[in-house]
Amino acid sequence: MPFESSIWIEELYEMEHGRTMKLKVADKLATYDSKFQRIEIYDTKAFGKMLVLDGVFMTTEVDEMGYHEMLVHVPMCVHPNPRRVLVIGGGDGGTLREVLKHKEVEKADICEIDGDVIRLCREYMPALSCSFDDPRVTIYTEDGAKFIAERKKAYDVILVDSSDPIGPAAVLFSEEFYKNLSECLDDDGIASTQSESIFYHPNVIVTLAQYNKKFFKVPSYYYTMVPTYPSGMIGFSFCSKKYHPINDFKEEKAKALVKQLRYYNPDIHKGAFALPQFIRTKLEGILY
Ligand code: SPD
Repeated sequence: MPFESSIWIEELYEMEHGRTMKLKVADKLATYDSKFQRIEIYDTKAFGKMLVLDGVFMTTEVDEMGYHEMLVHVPMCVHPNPRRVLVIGGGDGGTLREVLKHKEVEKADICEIDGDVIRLCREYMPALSCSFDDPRVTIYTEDGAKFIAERKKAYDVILVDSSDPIGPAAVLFSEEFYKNLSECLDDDGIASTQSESIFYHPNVIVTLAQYNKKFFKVPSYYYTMVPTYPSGMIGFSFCSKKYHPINDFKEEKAKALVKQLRYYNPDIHKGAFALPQFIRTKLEGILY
């Protein structure tokens, strides 16, 4: 019997749970120690190319749509006129690619602290990084927390496409960051922020919901499926100063986008806010 040798990559990071995740590797395409973190890009057997930062699986070609489409289109299909959009983090480009599918976008700024993530993703992951040269895009390689603290009422929608609350992204999970997020948005602005898994990180979610409620009039939480993330899913804080995620949902706008998408549709939008009872109970009095 021929013997197939196997190389596996195992996620190093355990945030609140004893668990791990392994993927079989066909090739290692890049490794680079930037000023901020170790950046790796693999060709996996089952999920296509994958970006890994400091040992944590960030995104894969096969399931990235479950994350990027939901981070972007949910707030963009609630805000009536999202002309000025900011992405914080998101150096792989997947979030930016989705933002630019909205024709009303005039300005799409991206603030990614680590320019080497952008550089390597442009080289090895063009399916995600295909939109950096769009004329509406300005790239800032700066600290996202400082960036928003210095700008007031500057954006209609802000998308926080962060890694987990360790290393360079930890500051994006602080109370001060949520205060500055609110002030950086115009009076009817909406932010969606990467807010972890209801199964593995309920304490993080409760803390973020408290910040959301403190600084936004319409706080909510929704989730999506991503098989290569811990527990196969991940959620987002929906931080809105005026618009309700379901009552103000522009269903026609969402329907018109569907032919360009692989995950998001109007039914997914509405269903994503229906939370299982165990997490509703934890969020009782904050979001419900
Ligand atoms: N546990 C990993 C969470 C990563 C979320 N951000 C991914 C960035 C993809 N653009």
